[in-house]
Amino acid sequence: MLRISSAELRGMMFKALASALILVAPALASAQTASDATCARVANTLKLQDTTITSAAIVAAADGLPAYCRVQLTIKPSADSDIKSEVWMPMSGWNGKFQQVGNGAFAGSIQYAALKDALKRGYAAASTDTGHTGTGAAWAAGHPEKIIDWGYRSEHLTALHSKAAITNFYGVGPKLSYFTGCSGGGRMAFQEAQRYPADFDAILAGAPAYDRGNEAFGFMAKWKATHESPESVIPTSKYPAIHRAALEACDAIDGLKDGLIEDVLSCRFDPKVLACARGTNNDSCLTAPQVDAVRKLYAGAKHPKTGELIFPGFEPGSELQWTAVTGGAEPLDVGYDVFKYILLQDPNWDPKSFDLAKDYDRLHKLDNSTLSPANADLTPFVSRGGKLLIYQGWADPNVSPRSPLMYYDRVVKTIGKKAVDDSMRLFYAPGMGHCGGGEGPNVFDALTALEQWREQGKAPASILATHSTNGKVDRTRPLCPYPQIAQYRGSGSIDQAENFFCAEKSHNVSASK
Ligand SMILES: [Ca+2]
Repeated sequence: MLRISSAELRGMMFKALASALILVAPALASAQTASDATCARVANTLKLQDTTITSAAIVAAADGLPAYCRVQLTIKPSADSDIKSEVWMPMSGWNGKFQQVGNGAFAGSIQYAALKDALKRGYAAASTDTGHTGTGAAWAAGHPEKIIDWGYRSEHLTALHSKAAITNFYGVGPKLSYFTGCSGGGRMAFQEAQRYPADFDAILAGAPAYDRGNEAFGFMAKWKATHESPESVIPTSKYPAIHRAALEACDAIDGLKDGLIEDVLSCRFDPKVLACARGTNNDSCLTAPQVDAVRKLYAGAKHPKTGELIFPGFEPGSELQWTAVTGGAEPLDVGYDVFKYILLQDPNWDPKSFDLAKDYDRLHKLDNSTLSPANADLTPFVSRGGKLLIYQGWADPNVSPRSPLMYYDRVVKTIGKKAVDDSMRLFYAPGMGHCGGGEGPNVFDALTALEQWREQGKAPASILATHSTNGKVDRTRPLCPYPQIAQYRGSGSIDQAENFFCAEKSHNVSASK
């Protein structure tokens, strides 16, 4: 029998420990230095067409973010291009996936807050300024290549280059790629699903401003309706009365008076119920020209000669959100700038000269899929297993809520209901404004729902949303996939999601006013 004294044992253990440390220590050191060097090395070893890597450097962990390798790119696919993009790759805890984040309105800046959110979830993440800086679209006049960069090229090249950077840095590419965006970011999401179906495996499109050209006509028509004459202006002090009247007409149609219109499609509301008594005018009523103006806001932009719906209008329940679109001395830039700098290329264009029939007939053909990705054939995307999750607030004053619904219906007609059920969902949030806010539950984690769908095959049957007042949650509610709506079970708190279920409701017009 081999006898070992405790002293010998201690000695052996020390030697073993020491040799283990000798083995481990260099490995740790090299892992650390390898990572540092690997980030810097991206700049020297990654070759990307028409692209300069202006920086590749580690950013230390801070504010809940892990340390990450930050790669900055300048991409010039045309002589007039100047696209800035960034790729952030966590040094530890990478979830093996890629997420690219979209931009609102006309873009014009890297989306740092969204990059941080993606990084916190473990993603390697990317964002682009889409090829210009600042808000608005003054950059677009006389720059057709920049319009293409903004329209779709910057997001596609950012996706390609980010995947190359990830492969260079980690030695392996992302196992799955996600795109997330709202408003203008929803438009970018549609471009990717339609034009570059292999870029992303799953796409989250909030309030997609995909019908950008027609939407601009919609913005102009709404502004014109409330600036036709001094009499047609609707003072913001009248919005609450219009809102109360809309709720009075339609809140209960969904079976529950809770201040939210779930069943918007069954709602029929005529603002004439607010007509001022002869000789009176106050915040509780509308004058005849104001009734006429408000009717136009709900009706949407219809061609005066053909009756064609060019872009849908506001929905009942959205009244408290109208100010930016109808209340300004000038039209909101997301519509106005499309006319000034993209369609007309005339910075001095007078919005008061807007004539829906005349301008639509001469200008709408200038719009195309660069501006407005509306191709309903998603076959290439869905046949790869792609998932498209869309969400939309019913009280959104910017992207008319029926706009994504019109697209959804066209996709069903084009690729069939089965393919849509397998690959696409449209969730409505009653009382929610543009990409958030509003009286309805407006905070929810749609990305987790999308991840579970794409990665576990668990199609989202509902998404839990919360509403808070002064930082305190005061209502939870399931968001339901169109054409379902959330319905009350008949007992329990109306502020608790578990007392509701998602189901289709037949849209019985006779049930509404
Ligand atoms: Ca209701």
